[in-house]
Amino acid sequence: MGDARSSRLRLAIQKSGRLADGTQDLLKRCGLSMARGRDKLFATITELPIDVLFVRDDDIPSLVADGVCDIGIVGENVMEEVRFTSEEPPAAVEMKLGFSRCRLMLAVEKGFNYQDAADLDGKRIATSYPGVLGAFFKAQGVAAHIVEMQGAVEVAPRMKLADAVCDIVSTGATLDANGLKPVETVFESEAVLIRRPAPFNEGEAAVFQSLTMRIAGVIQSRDAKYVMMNAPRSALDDIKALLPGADAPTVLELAGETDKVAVHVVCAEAVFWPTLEKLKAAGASAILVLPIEKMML
Ligand code: PRT
Ligand code: ZN
Repeated sequence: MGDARSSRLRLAIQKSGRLADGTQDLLKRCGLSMARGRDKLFATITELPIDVLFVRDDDIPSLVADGVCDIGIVGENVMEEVRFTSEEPPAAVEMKLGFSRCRLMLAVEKGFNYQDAADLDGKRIATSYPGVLGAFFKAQGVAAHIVEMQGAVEVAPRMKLADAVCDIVSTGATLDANGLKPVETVFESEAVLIRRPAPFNEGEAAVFQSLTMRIAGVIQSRDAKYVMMNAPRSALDDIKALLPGADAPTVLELAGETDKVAVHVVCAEAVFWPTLEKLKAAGASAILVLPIEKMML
């Protein structure tokens, strides 16, 4: 049994960069607030016994693997690379968080007539992800030379340091500006919650569970919508089929109506305009789509 002190968890998150806003936004949506001054590297969460460390994203996997921090939020791409390259037991990926989505992609010069990975046989590929790329080539039976670079990977072909690159892409604008085109996805990534390899004590496990329950609630409700409409009873089956990820609808009497009922449904996925048009065509009227703030299944 841990006392109050030993049940505190240390969470490592990115100080600033492409994970920072999404991470802070997630914590906020979980109802967690923290007191932190401007360039402070440390904060305490008010609502749960969690201390937060603000670090460079590259340091997060090893801080958590070593148990210096108990949990962390980092790009899955970074964890995937660690899986192939680290000697000690790495931190474990607990859950996907749905933000900072990107792809690790092979890209070649625009003039290169790429058909498949075999075209890269014997070529030099610059990347910051030698572990992930090496495993990819091995699985494809391709013998390419991996040139490891820590940054500015996209300029390697222009500088004749490599024939192609394997780099993180989100919009593709960086590749395009450097005369490259993406041709193959090696790994799809998003932010993930990671935990230390050593097991939690009882108190730590309880804190961790409160955190992951809140996060799961936020993720589930992110796209979820509460949809209400009036419809003829006979249209109920059609309506159910039209709504994405809907559970059993609630059907309510409408005062003074015999055939028409009110239908309330929780949809697990986003509801778009074309769906509303189809609902209307199926006989629904007075359709309302409301956001869901929190959800616990
Ligand atoms: O300072 P620190 O070391 O903490 O941060 P960093 O600069 O090393 O990392 P950062 O903040 O750039 O990225 C952190 C994580 O965000 C990555 O590990 C990925 O999981 C994720 N992510 C999401 C991205 C991108 N999108 C992304 N676009 N990481 C990098 N990029 C790069 C991309 O390689 C390109 O050079 O951003 C540039 C713009 O991308 P395009 O395709 O939109 O042009
Ligand atoms: Zn970094």
